[in-house]
Parts: sequence; structure tokens; C-alpha cells
Amino acid sequence: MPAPAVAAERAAELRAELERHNHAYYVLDAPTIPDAEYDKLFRELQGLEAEFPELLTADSPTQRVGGAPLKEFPPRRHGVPMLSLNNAFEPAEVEAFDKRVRDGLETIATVDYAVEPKFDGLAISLTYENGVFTCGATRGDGVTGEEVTPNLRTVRNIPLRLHGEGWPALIEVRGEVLMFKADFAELNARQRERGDKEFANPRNAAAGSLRQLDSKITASRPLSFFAYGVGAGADALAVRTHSELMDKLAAWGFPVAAERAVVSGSHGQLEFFAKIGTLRPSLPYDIDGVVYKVNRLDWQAQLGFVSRAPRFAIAHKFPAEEALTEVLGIDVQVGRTGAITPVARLKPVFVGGVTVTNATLHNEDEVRRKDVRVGDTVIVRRAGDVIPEVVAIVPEKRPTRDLFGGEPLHPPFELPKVCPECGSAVARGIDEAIARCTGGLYCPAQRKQALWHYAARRAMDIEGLGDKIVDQLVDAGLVHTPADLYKLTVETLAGLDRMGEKSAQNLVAAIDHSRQTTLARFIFALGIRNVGEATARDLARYFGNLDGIIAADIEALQQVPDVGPIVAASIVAFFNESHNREIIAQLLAAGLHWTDGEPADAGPKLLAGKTLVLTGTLPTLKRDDAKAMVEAAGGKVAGSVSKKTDFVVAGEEAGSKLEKALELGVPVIDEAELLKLLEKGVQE
Ligand code: D41
Repeated sequence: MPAPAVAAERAAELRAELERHNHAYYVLDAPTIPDAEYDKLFRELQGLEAEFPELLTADSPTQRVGGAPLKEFPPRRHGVPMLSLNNAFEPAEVEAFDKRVRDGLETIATVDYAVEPKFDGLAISLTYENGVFTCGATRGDGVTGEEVTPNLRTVRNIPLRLHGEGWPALIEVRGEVLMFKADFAELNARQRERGDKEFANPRNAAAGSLRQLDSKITASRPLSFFAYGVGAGADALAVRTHSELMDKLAAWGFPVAAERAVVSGSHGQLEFFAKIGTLRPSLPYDIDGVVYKVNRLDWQAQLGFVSRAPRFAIAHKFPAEEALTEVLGIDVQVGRTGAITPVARLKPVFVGGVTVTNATLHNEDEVRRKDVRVGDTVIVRRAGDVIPEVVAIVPEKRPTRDLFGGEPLHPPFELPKVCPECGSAVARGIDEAIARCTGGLYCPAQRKQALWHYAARRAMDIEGLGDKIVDQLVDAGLVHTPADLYKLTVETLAGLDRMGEKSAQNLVAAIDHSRQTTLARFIFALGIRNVGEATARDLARYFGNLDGIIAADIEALQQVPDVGPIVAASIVAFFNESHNREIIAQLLAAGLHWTDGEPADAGPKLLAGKTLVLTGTLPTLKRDDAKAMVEAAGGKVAGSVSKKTDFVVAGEEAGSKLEKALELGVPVIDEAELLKLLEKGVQE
């Protein structure tokens, strides 16, 4: 055990060092030591304080972890009342404020203002006696607040002892306690994991955390503090302006707004307002406006205040981003990919600068978690250009069937079983948050998307059927499903915007040409969720025919290489939907057929063990299709010619591969001979 005098000296040293690291980490955002080192010093101090309880001081960093729970918060009268701020919303109100200030000062000169973001937190007052934090309280009614000292000690960026010198024997530092957006998101994720209640926004989270009787709970919540002024003790400070005061507070170890500035007149104020408005989404904390303060302190004193609000300062607020309103109904919307999104129909409410009548509820789980019901009063949020959302309900305002706290008037929300647009089944994949309409090709909400995909180069490759044409065809009601494409005539098409006779003819020819395809392309063209080109090819190769794929269950599908439970479930859901099977039947009736993928076990593998190389442009077959046909017959298609190559299939403009084949004496055939091989096999 060290001698008491040595221990006392070491404890003081450790306290100073730990607070220096705290300040660097939480105020300057510039860590000075690794966490593990900090923990080691922290535990050493804890050890000394345990051995020598007389060494324990109020400003010890070990006191940041919280103490014994309180029964209630004692009232605390502020040394100097905490004023409130008047609000301005319009530029004209800001100009009027500036005019009042100049009139009050009887000056025609331009007035300088200290300007700063308006933190959306809770106003508090921190008392330091001889440089040591001794008491912290909420604003309360401005005269008397609640003392929450143990809780405030846990706020990591509040200095427990003032740095530097020159501070008066007693000083009240005023500021705002808040929670950073990132800390809030982390806290809510933690709450959710534990099944605890989530907070609606960082402000509520900060308020809920600060008002804990058990300071150990507050210690586990990531609160932060920013200073914006001084109450008692202000007269003793040798400063001339508010901006100098803020510099002094920063030097004593307080976090202050990095965005603070000094501007001239109402023009400068409005410029600052606009600048902070654009910065707002990227700021790490929520703000609800900016604050303008006459910079010269003697002028502040001269202006004084009226009924608790200073004449020298004003808050210029952004339009509120959150408002209360009522849920009139809950509908679902079908997106272009079939995603089903629950949407709250709201009693119109002005929020975020616009009137909002709908707000997204994101997905089924979110509605359940928030338990939003028809008739509920809800907090609606619209921030910037983000889609309005329902943040939370106000449980106390839920209407009930009777006056005695009986059951709610409306049942919990349930997602419809069928798509409101097309009546197809709604399905939700394993591990998926989003439910989807399985109507795919048939659903009007998904129609355009489904048609674009169907016509795409890697799908049915219908040249000339681009996005613009699809839009027109669908909007004019000419095409509902891919099967309708095969009924289009030159006359109908020529009637469309920017479509000449010649392009119409070409498009009809391209659509006609697409009747001859491959099974793999066709499967891909159906736009089954989670089925890309490669999976479509694997399915075609494995099953060999469409009926086999349609008939396969989840088990059978998973026998296909690379097909897992999620893909298999998507395929089953797609073919279970009768609308989809109907469209396939219509397509086949329209004459669609394919040349690959004959039943895997039917017919001999005529090209088994043979390696072919394709080169140049073939007269009718596309490269991918020729490859698929060779592979379906058991053959292999290689990228380069060697002595092991059995055939080189050469089309127009064949280059070096043809030369190599001739050089090595590899047989060279054309498309017609390839088709013969595919039909009859190799005649040896
Ligand atoms: O950021 C803030 N929320 C903020 C609040 C600020 N930056 N400055 C403030 N200045 C004052 C005066 C001028 C009265 C000292 C304030 C507040 N008051 C305030 N916050 C809550 C009530 C008043």
C-alpha cells in the first residue's frame, strides 16, 4: 500500500490526466490515447479511491459512472434566471428584430450579431465553485429547475473541473444537453435488440435520459453538452462581446458550436440562416433554427429584456419537422418492383414547410412495432426532401370503444393478402422486410417495369422496344402483358409519338423475331424475383423444359446448382400465381418456342464430350443461343482454339480463331452444319 501522501499526489495526477484525455476525446474530437490505456489509468484511480476513500473528490472522473438512485429531483433556484427566446420564422420578422435593436440602441450603424445554431436539446445550467462542477439543474420555469447533478456528471463532455484560469469563484454556465444523431441511432438499435421502448427522436432520448432518478442509467446513455451563455458570474468576466465569451468558455474546456460566427445586420443574419439550413442534414446533431445575439455585451445590457425574453436575442426557427395529426386510414402502395408499402392517410397537417396528407409506414414490421392504427394521433416527420414518415403514435390519445379504458376502437394493422392493384397474392420472402405482389407481369403497378425487362437485350431482345415506347403502349392501354405485344400491328404502332411507318415495321418484325428464343432467355424474361440470367440458364439446363420448372417444389428447385431457399421460394411464389401461368399460356399460344433445353433425360446428348469454338457472326443464331444449344446437347463451348477443339463454328468476319483452326487442322463448320450436328450428332 502506498503512503497516503504519495497516493494523494498520484490520484490528483490521474484525475488531471484522465480529464485531459476526456476533453480531447469528447470535446476536441481528437483522441490522445487508446481506450485500453485510458481504462488502465481509470482503474488505477478507482483502486486508489477505494483504498483511501478520503481521496475521492466530486470532480473525479470515476464519478462519471453514476451513483445511488434518487427518490426525487430536488428543486434548484438559479442564481440568475434563465431567460427564454422569442421566435422568428420569416425574414421580415428578422429584419424587424434588427430594426428594434437599432431603435433601442438609437443607432443607424449596422449592428454586429453573434450567430449560432439552435441546438434542439434541453436547456440546463451548470454551477462551478472555485472551478469545480458542484451543481447542475434543468431550466424548469426559468427561475427554478430540478437538480440533476449526478446525471450531468455522467455527460462526458461536461468538464468536472475548469481548465485554465481567470474564472470567477462562482459561475453558472448555460447550455443545451442533447444526443448526437449517430448516438441516438445506436441507442435505439440497442433498445430494439433488448425489446425496450425506442425513442421517437434524439431530443426525446436526451430528455428521457437526463430525467432518470438512477444516474447509472443516464451514464449508459450517450449524452452531450454545448455551452451558449453564462448566468451568475457573468459580470466578473473580462470580456467585451458574446463571441469573446464563447472563446473563453471553450478555453475553460466547454464544447461550443463550431459553426458560430459574427455577422453584420439582418443581411448577415439571413445569409447565416441559409448557410446553416444547407448544412443542417450533415450536422451531427439536430437543430431547430439559429440564434442571433447582439454581439456587444454592453449593448445587450442596454437593451435588457421584456417578460423573461431578452430584447438583444432572437431564435430564427426552421419550419417544424414534426407535427401531430390523426390517422384517417392505412392503405398499401405497390411499387414498380412489386414492393408493398403501408401508407398512413392523414388529416392534412403543415410540417416541414408543406402540407402533408400521406406518410410512409415503411413495411409490415414497422407498423407492428409502432402499432399504428386508424384513429391514432401520431407524430409525423418531414425532414428536408425526405418522404414524410410516421415516427410514433401518442398512446394516450388512442380512441377506445368505451370510456373505461376499454379495448381500442380499431384492430392492429394487417397487410392485405392480395395486391390492391391486381388481386395477385402478396408474399414475403424468408428474411425479407418487404412484402411483394407476386403479380409480376400482370400487375399494373409493375407492368412497365415487367415489360422493359421482358424486352431487354439479355431477355427477349426486342430491338426498338425501349422505355419510351413501353410507357406509351401501357399508358394508351394497348399493352397489359407481354402476351399483348404479339398482337401489335404496324397500324397501331405507327399511331404512337415519334414512331414512323418504317420503325413500326421494324418493331413488329423484332417482336415477331422474339418468338424464336431459348428457354433460358424466356425464364429470365419472366422477371421472377431473384432469378437473374445465370440462374435462368441453370434452371433451363437442369430441368430442360418449362413444365418441369413450373411443377418443381422448393426442394426440387434446390437441387439446381446455386439455387438456395430464397431463390427457390421466389420461383415457387411466381408460378403459384395463376395470373402468371395464364400469361405464359398466352405467350405459348402466340407462338413462342425455344430450341434449347429439351428434357434433360430425353434424347441422347449428341455432343457429349465435344468441344466447340464459336467465331464470327452466325447468319441467324445469336452467340449466346448457339452456346446454350451446344451445351444443352452436352457439348462444351471454349473461348480459344487448340488441338483438342473438335469443331470451330465460323460465321461472317471470323478472324484469328478461324486462322488458328486452319493451321491446326481443326474441322471448320458453318451454322447450317452446326444445326445438323445438333440434330443428328457427329457422324464418324
Ligand atoms: O442552442 C440553443 N438552443 C440556444 C438556446 C442558444 N444557442 N442560445 C441561447 N441563448 C439564450 C439567451 C440569449 C437567453 C441566453 C438559448 C437560450 N437562451 C434558451 N434556450 C432555452 C431557453 C432559452
